[in-house]
Amino acid sequence: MVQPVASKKTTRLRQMLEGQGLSFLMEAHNGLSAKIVEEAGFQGIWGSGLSISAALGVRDNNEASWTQVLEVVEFMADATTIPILLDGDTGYGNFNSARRLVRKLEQRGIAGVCMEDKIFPKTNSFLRSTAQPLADIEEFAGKIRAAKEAQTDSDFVVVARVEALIAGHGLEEALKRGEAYRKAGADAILIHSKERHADEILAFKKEWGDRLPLVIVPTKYYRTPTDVFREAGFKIVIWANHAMRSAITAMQATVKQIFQDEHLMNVEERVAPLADVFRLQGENELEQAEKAYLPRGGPVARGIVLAAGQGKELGELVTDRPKCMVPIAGKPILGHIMDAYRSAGVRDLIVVRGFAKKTVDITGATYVDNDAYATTSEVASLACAKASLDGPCVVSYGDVLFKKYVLDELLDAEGDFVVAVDSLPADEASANAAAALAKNEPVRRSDWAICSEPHSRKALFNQVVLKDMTTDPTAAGITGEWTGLLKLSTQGAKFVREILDGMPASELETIKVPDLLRRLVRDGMTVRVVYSRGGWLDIDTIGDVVTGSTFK
Ligand code: SPV
Ligand code: MG
Repeated sequence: MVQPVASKKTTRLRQMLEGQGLSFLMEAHNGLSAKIVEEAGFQGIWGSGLSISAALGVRDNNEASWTQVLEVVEFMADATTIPILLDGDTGYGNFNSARRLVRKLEQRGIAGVCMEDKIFPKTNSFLRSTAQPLADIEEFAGKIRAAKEAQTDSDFVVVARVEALIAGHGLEEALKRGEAYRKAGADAILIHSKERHADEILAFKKEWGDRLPLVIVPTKYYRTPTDVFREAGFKIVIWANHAMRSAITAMQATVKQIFQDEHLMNVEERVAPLADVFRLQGENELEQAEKAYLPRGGPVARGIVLAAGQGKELGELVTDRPKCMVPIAGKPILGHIMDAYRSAGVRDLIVVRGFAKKTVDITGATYVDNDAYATTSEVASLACAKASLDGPCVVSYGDVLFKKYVLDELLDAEGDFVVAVDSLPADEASANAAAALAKNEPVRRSDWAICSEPHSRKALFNQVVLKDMTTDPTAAGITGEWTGLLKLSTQGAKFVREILDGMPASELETIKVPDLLRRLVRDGMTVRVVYSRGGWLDIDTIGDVVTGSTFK
């Protein structure tokens, strides 16, 4: 009968010891290697003292403190779902240290601990082995008893490791110790050997019988076929240090190659792709979690600021810098725009610059250049930022100040294309503009929006959509002025990118964003409108620069 997979890590480790057949624990020494071990299919991990200390750059002599080991093994447990048996050396002291260790390991989700009958501080068993003193049997048995009595989860596993063979005390002493530790309550015995063949541990198994499950570490007798262990009835084989050793080999080769070459071309193909690194880190889970937990259903939009133009209308203010760098209240217009974006949570900002581009260098934005700014228009600038149209984004101008609430409204609105329209000037300003026009006076250029509903209570409940755009203030049906803010969803951005890709150069170079909006409407796209009242300022004249300093 196939045993059901237990949910607790402790129970699963116990099942490996007590169930049928031979199981394997593979060494890991940090969260990453633990994850790799699990991905390979292993059902359990050996938290090797040798490997953890080596990875920390110290010796296997308890140079890393036990709480430092605890930290490492906690990362390993967090990174994986399979049980970990920690190599707890000697228990890091006497019975008292050992029982405290057990409690801490339980708290951190470690399934079991293995303790060896040596003296703290220990030395690795393969070094100066016969010179290493063994613990007094009674003392070590008391330590095992204390550890067992400290556990609160009855499935937590305590393995007693017998070092008598390694230390050269012979089979009889090993059996005597194993029996004492069994009586003290150990769940299994790890019988260790440094011989190059398996005779010693096979002899132990023969004498020991099935008194308790036996665990082995065939690092030195690696030539023995695994079936020999299986047939002899061992329960767990530990592959004790091969993740760490393979990492050393790989790192040495790569690092040496890079040192010699002073470039990366010879190593790129033989190192793990970054995609593997991200997968092992569980990046995918975070992406999903962001969708579930972050506001506005996912990562916030990025901002694309079209700021390539000189803004000649500002005269001397823009002889050697573009309009977006003209200071208002001591800060460039672009700085105000970036602040507004940031306060609404939009941190990824792309600024398209053109005229006097070297002067456009505020930190905190990524810059792309429209070097043909003098002969092209807004949509050509947007096309320069085309690579950034690969997710939700807000497109705006480098000479339009806006308040956080206008942006918040826009970001909260659903839809592939959403524009912010100011309803305030609809009557007054368009009437003024019309009157000025009638008297042949100059009129500031505005982009008037003709929407499905005027700004009213009804508009709060019905979705308002854009029907047309016009620069003619006398046109029928104007319901507001477009603020220059356009939000695109991921789909919307993709659609715009496709339009830009398919647009003949002559058109791309001349059209403005409102023309693009008209094209979207004409193509049957729903361009949603969110109304605001004020909250933005288009800097078109020196007067606006002055007004801007009081724009709060
Ligand atoms: C370890 O992996 O740290 C062990 C096994 O204790 S051994 O190195 O073989 O002693
Ligand atoms: Mg060890």
